[in-house]
Amino acid sequence: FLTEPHTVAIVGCPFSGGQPRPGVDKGPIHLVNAGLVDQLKSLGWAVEFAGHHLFEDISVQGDPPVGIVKRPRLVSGVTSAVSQIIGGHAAQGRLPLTIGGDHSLALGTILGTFGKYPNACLIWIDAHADINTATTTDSGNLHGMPVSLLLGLPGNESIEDTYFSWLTQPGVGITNGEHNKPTKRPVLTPAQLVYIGLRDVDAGERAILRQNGIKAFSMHEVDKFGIGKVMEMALDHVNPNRDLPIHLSFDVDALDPSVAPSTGTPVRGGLTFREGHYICEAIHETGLLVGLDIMEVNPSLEDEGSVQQTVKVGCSLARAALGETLL
Ligand code: EXY
Ligand code: MN
Ligand code: MN
Ligand code: MN
Repeated sequence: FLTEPHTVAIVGCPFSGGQPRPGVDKGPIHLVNAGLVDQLKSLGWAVEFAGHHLFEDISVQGDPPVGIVKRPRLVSGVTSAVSQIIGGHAAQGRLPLTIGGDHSLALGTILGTFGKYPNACLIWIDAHADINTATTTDSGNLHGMPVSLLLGLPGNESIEDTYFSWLTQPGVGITNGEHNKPTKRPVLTPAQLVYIGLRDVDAGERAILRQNGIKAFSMHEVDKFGIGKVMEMALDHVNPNRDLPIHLSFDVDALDPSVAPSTGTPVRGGLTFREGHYICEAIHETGLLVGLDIMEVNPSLEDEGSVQQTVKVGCSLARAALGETLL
């Protein structure tokens, strides 16, 4: 799907507004300073990186919560700008690599890729399902909610029409008996989505996954089947003929905290270093990757050694997804 020569556009998003812990906005700066641009060039990619997006023009005068949902205006403003940036790269046949920043950024990255590739699939690697709605969320943090907004699930009425009405795909449908009237539809359907790595899913989120028949491979399935089989089953579900574009959204907290300690919501019992990299390698092998996110690296958390370790892992996941091999 990409134009020749294969070009990756690194989109640095120093943004932390989807959650409360300062520092995750420094993630992209650390990843680039660790040499990400040159590393991807050595893999044979043309690399475009024009500095981080500071979103300075998005000024929100007071951003009181809606119910308990925090900073909806800021998150909406930044992520809709991100969707335009990602959409632009996708339209030019480049591979957008978004480095975060918190996972609410996926609101923008996924609309960006799915605007160009509406039949793509989304592979979401995370300890968490990030599928709370404004109704089910206990924290009010939008980084725990992007998937429900992308799916257009019920429960987001309080924020959807007011702040996230841009989060739709054009569609043609039947409205009030009028045929072929232009309509809007959600960015994603449940069948286009698969999770790997889950182990901290809220009760309300479990109900949502069940009710919508969303496929998820938790750490239990990774233990039971091994990561090779899990990847095969995940791709069989969302991409049975291996011909659809793939967006990979990788939250580094999917990895075990011993592998990626510097992240805001670590959960024990996660993916090993190799399991995380295997996922990226298997996606690269498909030749179908059109969008990649590396999210939730927070260099303000834990000691200097842990920060360096986490940043290095973030870079090596990106390299694995872009074709770095072991032999
Ligand atoms: N489920 C919890 C919440 O909604 O607040 C925790 C979410 C953490 C989200 C991190 C980004 O993956
Ligand atoms: Mn090609
Ligand atoms: Mn996440
Ligand atoms: Mn997470």
